[in-house]
Amino acid sequence: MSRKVTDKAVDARPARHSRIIIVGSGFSGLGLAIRLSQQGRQDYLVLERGNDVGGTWRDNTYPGAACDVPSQLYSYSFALNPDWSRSFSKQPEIQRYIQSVAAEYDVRDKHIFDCDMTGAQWNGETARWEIQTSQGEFTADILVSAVGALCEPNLPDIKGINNFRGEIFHSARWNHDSDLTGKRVAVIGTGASAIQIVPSIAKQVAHLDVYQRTAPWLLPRADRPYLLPEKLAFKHIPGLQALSRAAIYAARETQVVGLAKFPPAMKLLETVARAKLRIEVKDPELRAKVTPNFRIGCKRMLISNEYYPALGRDNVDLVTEGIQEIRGNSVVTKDGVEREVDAIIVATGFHVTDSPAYDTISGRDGRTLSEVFDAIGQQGYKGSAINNYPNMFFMLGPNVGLGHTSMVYMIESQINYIADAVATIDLLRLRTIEVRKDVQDEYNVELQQKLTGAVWNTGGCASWYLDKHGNNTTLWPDFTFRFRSLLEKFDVSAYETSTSARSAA
Ligand code: N01
Repeated sequence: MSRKVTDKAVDARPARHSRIIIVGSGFSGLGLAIRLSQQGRQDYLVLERGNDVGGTWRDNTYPGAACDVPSQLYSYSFALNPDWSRSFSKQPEIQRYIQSVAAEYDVRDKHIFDCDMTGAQWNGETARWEIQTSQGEFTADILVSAVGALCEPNLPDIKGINNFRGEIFHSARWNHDSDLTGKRVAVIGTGASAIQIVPSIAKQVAHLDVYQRTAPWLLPRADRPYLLPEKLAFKHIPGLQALSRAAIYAARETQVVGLAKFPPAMKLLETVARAKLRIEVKDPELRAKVTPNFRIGCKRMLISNEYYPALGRDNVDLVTEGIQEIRGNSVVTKDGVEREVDAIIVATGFHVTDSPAYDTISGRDGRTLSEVFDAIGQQGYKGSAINNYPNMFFMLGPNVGLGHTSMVYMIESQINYIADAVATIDLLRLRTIEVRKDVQDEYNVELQQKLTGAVWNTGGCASWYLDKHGNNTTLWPDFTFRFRSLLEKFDVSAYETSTSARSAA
């Protein structure tokens, strides 16, 4: 699916100019907008294709949607929330939190909602980004892509899927008009989304087939409601919530040792996961089917206390045979068995390393991000800049992802960097900046060296962490505090800069 728009006659209105344009208003775009406002800037706009802030937390409304990072850590450091109702928040509460932060910091007026960016090209003569959207054209001196990595649903290429006559929808586009009560339902996929959906609908449906391609590792979910005295303590005892957050952060950070530095240490967590399997899955046949065949951590570790019990229900079948085709009212597996269904839920994840959004952005030499990434894989500098894309910053760009702790921590690191970059550009009166190719190359060589021994690369699994070149271009391979210190200050010396119209072209 390409969304590139080259026909500039689409909208006759004159382009609207803003010094800075941020595309996307999830945790990252919204957080940057707030920081720019705090710096006293009004010269920015946020273009958001949805009708509200929230990004992935606005879009993922499937039953059971919840965060697998503790609430205390999964929030902005500048907007702690003493009112979280439980230790692991559910989607509606996180979405309300994001909405409340946008309102509190008064940045909603800087947003243009229902504004889908369909194309962006760098113009070297004007040293501006020319941006096409569903609401007309814009230009910007500085463009920030904050569209997120988990925004474009990945629909599986299964024979006959378009011929299915019942309800079919992706986990991130849940159809709330569809009533699954008493229906025969198939869930395709057993990732982070599916393991939350399955127990949430298992009791309601007549029958549920769960199509598993790879068994995931599951760990216990230490979720519980907060008691009133705890909430009062968070609210009234200065520093208590920050302390709790720091303790959770430190505990989670210890996982980096096993994940990135010394994978045999992951055996400790594997022991916990195996014990959980023994306790929660009594049927030996089912247990064999759900026992993973790779080292824990290689794929994202999932947490749930309800998934295995749901698989054990009489009205739930785990199907491990591969899907051959989908027919008008059934799913047929490779062993020839045909299972009739009324609805299919596609929980097959997102386009991460091959996002369609990459088709829409053309850099200095006219090549789209897709073309550049197709040739060399997703490569950037500090996850925040990419050679060939002048005056452009990326939030949650290459190798910023995590599996063990809060992405908001990484996002705030990038906010520091980009806000400092913008201030530096103003201070030095720079017309253009572009990360140097040699600096970017050196950065990526070092990253890939660090990843060589990491569990994601050596753990014996296939995952979307790796791109088609076999490189891990999604995850940060070190302690997150190292990322924070690396991005503390904008390092202008890593960039080609120009101050005059001639040198910018
Ligand atoms: O997607 P996934 P997700 N035929 O890619 C299977 C975040 N998240 O939406 O493992 C059959 O993890 C695929 O099988 P396999 C989190 O970062 C966070 O669940 O590739 N099956 C897998 O089982 C997460 O990592 C929270 O063999 C096919 C599943 O579909 C990310 O979102 C909650 C298939 C996809 O799993 C994505 O999670 C939820 C095919 N053609 C999500 N293609 C939090 O709590 C794929 N699969 C923060």
